[in-house]
Amino acid sequence: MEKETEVVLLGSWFSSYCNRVRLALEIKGIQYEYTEQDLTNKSQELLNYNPIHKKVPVLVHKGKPIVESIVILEYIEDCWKNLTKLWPEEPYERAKVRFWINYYDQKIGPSSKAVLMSKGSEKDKAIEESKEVVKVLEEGTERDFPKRSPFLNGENPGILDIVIGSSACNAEAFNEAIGGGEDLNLDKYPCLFALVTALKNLPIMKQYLPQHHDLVAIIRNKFNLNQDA
Ligand SMILES: N[C@@H](CCC(=O)N[C@@H](CS)C(=O)NCC(=O)O)C(=O)O
Repeated sequence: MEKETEVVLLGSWFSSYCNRVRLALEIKGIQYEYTEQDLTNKSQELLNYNPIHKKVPVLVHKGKPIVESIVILEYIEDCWKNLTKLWPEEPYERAKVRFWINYYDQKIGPSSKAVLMSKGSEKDKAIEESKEVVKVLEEGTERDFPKRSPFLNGENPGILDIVIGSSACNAEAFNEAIGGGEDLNLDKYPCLFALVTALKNLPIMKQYLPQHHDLVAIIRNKFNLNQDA
């Protein structure tokens, strides 16, 4: 075990980017100190450690900062190779995992943001587009990781499950915040639904998963949504 102060995570409770890192540290059993950041009034520490993007998460290992969640997740795997493996070692498997992580960050994130930022018919269009990118994720991961259940990695979560799940676990809060009815309900996507259900049942996830009502409130507040939006 590392000494407590050797690993510090600067994060924000509602950030799925931070929760991916937190989950990876927890699953590997790496001790770390967590410092919650106020993103409306950024600390000098955050600005010093991440002067380019000024965002969380930041992992500080022995005083050295590592930024960008996926870079951090690879760093954690490289540094603590002997602890629970989260990334596949076989190059083709690893390439497929990287592809879907990339797809998640490039397509799902922006399409969800488009739903949050639009209104009226634009919002309906954004919801349809969002459903389409989630469908591609569902079908593509099922094809690339066949018969792996409940996680895409099998019985235990791997890095792709962590990346998808940290954010997809918030789907119900997202739906409620946008007043989206059942349009974006995850139960329409059996593979994703199984992954999210299994992840939510992990004791560590229960500890860190943001509370539903808190999440709904912060999403509405951040994107100026009201119930009829
Ligand atoms: N690509 C980054 C995204 C991180 C990110 O967007 N963090 C948000 C919190 S969810 C943040 O720090 N926002 C502060 C800001 O934009 O000023 C990653 O993967 O780490």
